[in-house]
Amino acid sequence: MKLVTSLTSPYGRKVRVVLAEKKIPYNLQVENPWLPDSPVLAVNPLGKVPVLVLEDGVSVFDSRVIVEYLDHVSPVGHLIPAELKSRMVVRGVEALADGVTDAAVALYLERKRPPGQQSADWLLLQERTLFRGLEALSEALGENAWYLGNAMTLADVASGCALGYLDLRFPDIDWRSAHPNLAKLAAKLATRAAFKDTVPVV
Ligand code: GSF
Repeated sequence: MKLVTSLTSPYGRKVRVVLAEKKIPYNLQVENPWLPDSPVLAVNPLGKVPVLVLEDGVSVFDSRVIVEYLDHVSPVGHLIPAELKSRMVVRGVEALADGVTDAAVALYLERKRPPGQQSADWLLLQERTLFRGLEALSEALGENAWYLGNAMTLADVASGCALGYLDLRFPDIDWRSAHPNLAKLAAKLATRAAFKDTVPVV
């Protein structure tokens, strides 16, 4: 199978971490989804990355559908629990982390527009969402080592990728001081090969 992604996409990183943790071999096709004639359009009508292209040519997107697929195809190191309540906890934290990422991406893109065209209201809305989301990610973790039980799950992976994206695009946001528990989690994740090997490259 082939993963089409950019090397800065936090959603793409989530998928790459899952592939590495589950030791699933794949080919990487690096693409820029923002180019007008991006090859991404050939595999995803939405033109977004990541996209997983299976051996039979079927395209799987978005990142949440891809990780669901990957966790099913390989029994190695399950990251999504089978039991419903636990599953909802993990997928809920993933949704929260992806929401933080969505707000951060929206902020980043808006700030890249010419100053006269930027909307102060839109920037404020995204900023508020981002900080509320971070607060909730921190509360959900509390003083636990992982979001669920005593092993890493997709919740930790998604949270780690959201935090990594903040470091990439918003080094001025001092989320470590505001949320030492998230800082501890991020430091622990950063020691894993799957995270080390997928640090965003600009
Ligand atoms: C988000 C993908 C996305 O926005 C997912 O896979 O979880 N919900 C989706 N990808 C961005 C790149 S990035 O900011 O990671 C993308 O491909 N944008 C291109 C576009 O045209 O919006």
